[in-house]
Amino acid sequence: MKRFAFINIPSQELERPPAAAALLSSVIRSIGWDCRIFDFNLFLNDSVDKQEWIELEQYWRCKIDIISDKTRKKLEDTFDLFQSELNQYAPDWIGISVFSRFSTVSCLELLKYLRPRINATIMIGGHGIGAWPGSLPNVEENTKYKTIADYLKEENYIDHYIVGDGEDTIKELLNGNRYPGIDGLPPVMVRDLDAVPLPSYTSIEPLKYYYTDEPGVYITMSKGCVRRCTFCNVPDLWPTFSIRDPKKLVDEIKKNKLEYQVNLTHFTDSLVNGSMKHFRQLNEHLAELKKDERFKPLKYMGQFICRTQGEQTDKDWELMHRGGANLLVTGFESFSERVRKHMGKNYSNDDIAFHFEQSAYHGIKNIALMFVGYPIETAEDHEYNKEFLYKFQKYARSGSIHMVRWGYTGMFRDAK
Ligand code: B12
Ligand code: SF4
Repeated sequence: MKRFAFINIPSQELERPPAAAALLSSVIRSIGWDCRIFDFNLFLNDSVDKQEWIELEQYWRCKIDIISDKTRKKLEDTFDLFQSELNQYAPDWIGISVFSRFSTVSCLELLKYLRPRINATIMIGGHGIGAWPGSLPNVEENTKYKTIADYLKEENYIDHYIVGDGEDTIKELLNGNRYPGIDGLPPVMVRDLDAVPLPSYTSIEPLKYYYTDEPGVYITMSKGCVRRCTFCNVPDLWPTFSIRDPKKLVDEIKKNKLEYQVNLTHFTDSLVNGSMKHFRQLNEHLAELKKDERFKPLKYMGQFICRTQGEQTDKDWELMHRGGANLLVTGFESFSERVRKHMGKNYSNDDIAFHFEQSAYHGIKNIALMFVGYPIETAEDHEYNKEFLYKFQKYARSGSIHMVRWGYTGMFRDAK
C-alpha cells in the first residue's frame, strides 16, 4: 500500500484542526492509499518558546526578512525532529498544504530542508501557491516566475502542484492522470461536493488544538457565491455556486460531536445563507437534532449576507436560533446605500437595522465587516459610516455586535 504524508504548515490558526488535511486525507484513503497527517504548525508550536513563535510568525508573514540565529537554530532542530517522524512513516508521496500567502515562506523553508534529505515525490496545493513569488526571500532569482508554484517546480523543490480545489484533482494525480489544476493546467471546481468522503481527524483531533470557547472544526457547506461584489475574489476562485445536501451536512456535524466532542462548526462558506432554501433546511435539521440533550450545545458560526426583509422574516431568525447560530461574520461594508449599491449589495439601511434587531433578540453575535476608502466613497458617505457606529452602539454594548472590523480592499472587477 502506498503511503502519503500530508503536511500542514504555518501560518495557520491553532484554534482548530487544519481543514484541508482532514478532508484530503480521507480522499487519499478512499483510493486505497494509506495517509498520515503531520501538522508541522502544531509541532513547531510545541517546540519553540513564545518569543521564537512570535518572531517566526513575523517571518512567515513577510514582516521581517531574516530571523535571529537563536530562532534559526531552533527551527533547524525542529526540522530535524520532524524529519525523523516523517522517516519513521517512510512516505512514498508528500503533500504540503499552503493555506494562504502567509504560508509561502514556511513552505520554502521546509522544502529547502526536506528536498535533499527525503526520497519521496513532493506536491504542494492550497490557495497560497498562486501568490506572487516576490514575497519570498531572493526576489531577484524568483520573480522570473509568475507564481510561487511555478518557481518551486522550475527550481526543483517540488515534483507537482495542484491549483484550486483538491478533492478530485489529488485523486487524479495519484492515479497518474492528467487533470485540470495539475502542474499549470487551468483548474476546475470539485465535481460533486456530496460525493466527497467526510473529513477524518485522526492524529489532528480537535481537542488537541487551542480552542477559545468550544472544540470546533471547519466544515464546508458550499463553495462559490451567489453574488459578484466588485471587490471580492470569490467568484474568480469558484465561478459557480455549489452546495451540499443539508441533511448529509447535519449527519457530519452529529458524527463530529459523537466521535470528537466537537460543539462548534465553523463554516468555511463565503455565505452560510447564500441559498435561503438550503439554509432553512440546515437550521431545521439542526433544530431537530438539538432536541436530543446530547446535541444541545451544538452551535455554528460563519460568513453571512444581510438579507432584505422581503427575503426573510423573523421566523427565519427564530429558526436560526434553534439551529444553533452563534456568530455571523457579516459584510455590511458601508452604511452608505450609494456605496453598497456600487459594490453590488442591494439591501437597505432598514434591512441592516432589522438584521441587528433580530440578532440581538435571539442572542446571536455579529462581527461586522466594514470598509474605509472604497474607491467611490466621499466624505458624505463616510458620515454614514459614523452614523452606523452611533446608531448600533447599543448592540455593541449588549454584546450582540462582537466586533466591527474596518478594512480596505482592492477591486477585482467593474473598477470604474
Ligand atoms: C476560514 C478561513 C480563514 C480563518 C481560519 C484560517 C486558518 N485555518 O488558520 C481566518 C479568518 C483566521 C483566516 C485568515 C486568513 N485568511 Co482565510 N480563509 C478562510 C476560508 C473562508 C476557509 C478556509 C478553509 O478552511 N477552507 C476549507 C479547506 C478544506 O479548504 P482549503 O484549505 O482551501 O483547501 C482546499 C484547496 O486549497 C486545496 N488544498 C489545500 N491544501 C492542499 C494540499 C495539497 C497537497 C493539495 C493537492 C491541495 C490542497 O484542496 C482543498 C480542498 O479543495 C478561505 C476561503 C474559502 N472559502 O476557502 C479563506 C482564504 C483561504 N483566506 C485567505 C486569506 C488571504 C487569509 C489571510 C491572509 C487574511 C489576512 N489578511 O489576514 C489570513 C491568513 C491566516 C494565516 N494565519 O495565514 C484567502 C487566501 C488567498 C491567498 N492566495 O492567500 C482565502 C482563499 C479567502 C479569499 N477569498 O481570498 N482565514
Ligand atoms: S463579498 Fe460576500 S456576497 Fe459579495 S461576492 Fe464576495 S462572498 Fe459573495
